[in-house]
Amino acid sequence: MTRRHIHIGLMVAAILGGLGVWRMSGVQLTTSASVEDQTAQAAPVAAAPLQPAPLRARFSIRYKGLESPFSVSSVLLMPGEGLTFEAVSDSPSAVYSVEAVSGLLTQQDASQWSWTAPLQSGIYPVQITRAGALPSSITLNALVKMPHRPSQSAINGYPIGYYPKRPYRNNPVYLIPEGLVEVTEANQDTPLTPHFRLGQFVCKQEAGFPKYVVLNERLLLKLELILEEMNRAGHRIDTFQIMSGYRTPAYNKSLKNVQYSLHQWGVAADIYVDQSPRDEFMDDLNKDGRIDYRDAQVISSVIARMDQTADFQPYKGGLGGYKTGKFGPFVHVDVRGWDARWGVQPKLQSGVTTVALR
Ligand SMILES: [Ca+2]
Repeated sequence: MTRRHIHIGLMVAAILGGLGVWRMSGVQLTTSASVEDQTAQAAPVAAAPLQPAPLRARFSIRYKGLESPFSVSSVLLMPGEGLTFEAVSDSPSAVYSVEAVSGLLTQQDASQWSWTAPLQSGIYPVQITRAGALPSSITLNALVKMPHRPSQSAINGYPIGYYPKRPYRNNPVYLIPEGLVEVTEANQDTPLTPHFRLGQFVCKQEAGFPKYVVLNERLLLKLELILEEMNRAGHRIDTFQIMSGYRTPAYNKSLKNVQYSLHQWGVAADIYVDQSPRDEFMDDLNKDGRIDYRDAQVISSVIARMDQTADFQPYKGGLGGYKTGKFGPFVHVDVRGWDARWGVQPKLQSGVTTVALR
């Protein structure tokens, strides 16, 4: 199955899931009826091979102080909240168009729009397209959250627990979330970036659907950038396994973890690679025949190298290396806004080690 097949499949799933009507112009969908039609023809018609959807668009979008070049990106909004976004590229004459099937879209100028989210929580795609001989699009999935009151310990029966009333060190990262994204069986495969799906970030606590998750755009982009860099370094990886993404305060408490664990704010992920073989265990990334902390160092040294580049500064955060976990060695990454290092650190890295919250 090509990536394009998967992409189309996800779009179909999104439509079937009642997420809204996705504009399908230029995309030929093969239904079972048309397959039969083709089979009935005497001379087989060679179908043009579907090209994998590009992971990066030929432009970027700027929103919420972030910049995403990825063909699928995400933004979190409260019902009725406004968002301003801008299309940027190296060509000042580039022409863009935007389509949103829900919410209120207003064009501000040639490359800037504002969009007001619907009042109903859910997932609403906004498609930004750069015109030209090679049109290029970014689907911005707007995840409109379900409002959450701090006094509620559950939403629709899904246990949340209680957030600490005061943010740690007055850092706004630790403010009580105003809302959470509803995750259903139908929408759990919604792509948030090219390599990460909504369902991957859900808390590991025992509970049925609907589930609720706190997500952060900066973390999603950071994970996608790290994965891209891992692939550039020669590792063929479709996604990171997220051993721990969001943790509800209730679940975090049951783990006897620290009160201010960043996982509760959706800004942290514990990741490993399970690509080959797919055995629910970390891969032998450095190919030395053993699976140990050195394999976690393969990931953390890529992150440490990225940390030293100007482009990666908006993604500053924690980097923790763990020798053993349920699925083998793993790496903690977060977007707390300042550097924090602990545990097994990357090779050739003489960075500071600080006491940190995990
Ligand atoms: Ca190894």
